[in-house]
Amino acid sequence: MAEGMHVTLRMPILRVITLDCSYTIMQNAKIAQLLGEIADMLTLDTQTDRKFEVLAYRKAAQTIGSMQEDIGEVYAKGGLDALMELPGIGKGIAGAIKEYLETGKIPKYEDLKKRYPVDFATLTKIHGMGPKRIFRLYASLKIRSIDDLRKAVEQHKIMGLEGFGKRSEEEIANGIAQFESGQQRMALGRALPEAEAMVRKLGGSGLVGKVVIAGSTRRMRETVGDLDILITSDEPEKVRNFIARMPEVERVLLSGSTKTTVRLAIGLNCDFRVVEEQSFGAALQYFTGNKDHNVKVREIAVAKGYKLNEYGLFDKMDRNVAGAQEDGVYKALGMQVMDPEMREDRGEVELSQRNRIPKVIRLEDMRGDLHMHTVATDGNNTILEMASYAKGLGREYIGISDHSKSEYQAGGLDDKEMLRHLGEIDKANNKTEGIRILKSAEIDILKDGSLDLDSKTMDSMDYTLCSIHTNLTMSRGDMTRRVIKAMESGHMSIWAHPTDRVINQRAPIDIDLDRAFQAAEDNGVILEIDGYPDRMDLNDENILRAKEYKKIRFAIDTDAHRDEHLNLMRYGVSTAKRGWLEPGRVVNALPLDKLLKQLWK
Ligand code: DGT
Ligand code: CA
Ligand code: CA
Ligand code: ZN
Repeated sequence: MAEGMHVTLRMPILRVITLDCSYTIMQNAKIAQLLGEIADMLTLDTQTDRKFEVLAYRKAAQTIGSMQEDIGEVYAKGGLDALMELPGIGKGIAGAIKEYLETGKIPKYEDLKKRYPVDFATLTKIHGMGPKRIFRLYASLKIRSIDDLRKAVEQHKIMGLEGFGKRSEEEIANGIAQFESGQQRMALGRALPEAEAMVRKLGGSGLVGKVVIAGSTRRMRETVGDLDILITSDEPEKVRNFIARMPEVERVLLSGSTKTTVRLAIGLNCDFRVVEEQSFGAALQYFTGNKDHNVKVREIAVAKGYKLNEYGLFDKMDRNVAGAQEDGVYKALGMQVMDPEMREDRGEVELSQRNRIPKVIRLEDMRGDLHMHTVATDGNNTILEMASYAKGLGREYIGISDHSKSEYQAGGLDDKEMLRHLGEIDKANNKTEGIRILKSAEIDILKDGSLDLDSKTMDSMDYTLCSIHTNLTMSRGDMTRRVIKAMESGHMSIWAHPTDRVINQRAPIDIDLDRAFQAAEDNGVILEIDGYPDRMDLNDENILRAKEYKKIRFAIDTDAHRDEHLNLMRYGVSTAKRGWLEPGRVVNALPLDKLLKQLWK
């Protein structure tokens, strides 16, 4: 991209980013979707080579989909010219956007849709379904929608088609299931704050004794099917009325003497259960789960001659021997208590009977945070503001990691700008006491595996974070080679948000993780657990996999874009707990002098 363009673009985009705005710019999302669909449909044209046009539409879709400013406002302020100044948007596509903004329709889209009357928007979200496959299924089986597709799978019509086989059919069946479960479950990052807000209100109502979150939310699972909240109260009737009147509650679905189920306005159900004080611990154990964990704990109780349910742990005389405290239930069964995050029946029940639960990382262990952005790129606070907030949280050090130049939408810095910015970090360090500010950057791993800044620039940093932000749909082989090449460059300290998935929005990149983890171990590359709630990447399962490579180390970061985001560390730590990660494997649980020795290999 031309240098001048790069500079003018960056200015208006700064400072408007907030954690939630990616969800709220609905118009951008809609236009991005339409442009993406146009690209999909253009690939089906066998008469003419549309490669260039397809690419242009895809890129435009990506630009608008990840833009942080409302496209309608851009147009209102600067007209067609302003649209054409956006990266990758030429006259034709700018015209299409203008049409949409003024009429709600894009003529090119409508024309193509007549030729291909298929629900691309939904079908392309299903793993295993690309535009070509969708078209072939339409041409041969008249499949237009996810419902048609499900029927065809159930009737095994797909495996018989040329170019498809049993494996393709299974892949599609799994894709449908995955898509549908992804639709129903809500990201923890949205569900947990909602639950906490309701817990605070109930706590302040004067009507309850205890009020706590249970279920998958307490286990900090990355997505949540419904919320579960436990309450003790002498006035259950008043509690029910209070719940029904909370602004979060859209309607009451079920109201019984112990359980009230409501639909929340954010589109999630919540089960409230009012229990007796003497049952509270047993209920908390029971409703925290998960189910498989509970089944095993109950078997242990039965083997010891007890009965365990949500009301208590009862001996042969039917006396409740441990109902009030959750810990008491485990202890009475001769089990070691483990954090809720570990209760997924991944071996913890067996280990707890032998007192062998590993000591996993805790929030208090975290001494620093190695991934955050400032006003220099797409963050909202200055270096000093970030440092001062982090110090308030008790952090001993932070690393400033603004974007490199390829992230032009985030205002990424080129080598010259980056060096100047690193100088600013030095200055900030001189003005600060009680916290050390490390020099870093989040550097794009480009398509060919090279890094987005000069070696000399990177050499003047304390460490680098390297990550993938573009060309996310490469083949598995190419993607694996791309990442390994970057790891072998000698300039990659940390692999940031490795799989690049966004919960409920974007699938992980297709990469051979075992080969990548092996390369990380061989090259001393640290794996990040990005705690930003819609990323949580690596996730629990990948952490479990990666830690089998015994020399691999991890960093748990917030990826903060404003000072308050530095509080998001708990999402990363809980994810690490779910991956059974011990503090000795986490570099930013180390004191500064030890950390510095670990960052460059
Ligand atoms: P979710 O809502 O799908 O994200 O996952 P959970 O784990 O919150 O599941 P939920 O809301 O159905 O139930 C809350 C807890 O209640 C669950 O973690 C364990 C417990 N539970 C539910 N069903 C059963 C069951 O059939 N047997 C036993 N032992 N426990 C159960
Ligand atoms: Ca639940
Ligand atoms: Ca539930
Ligand atoms: Zn970042």
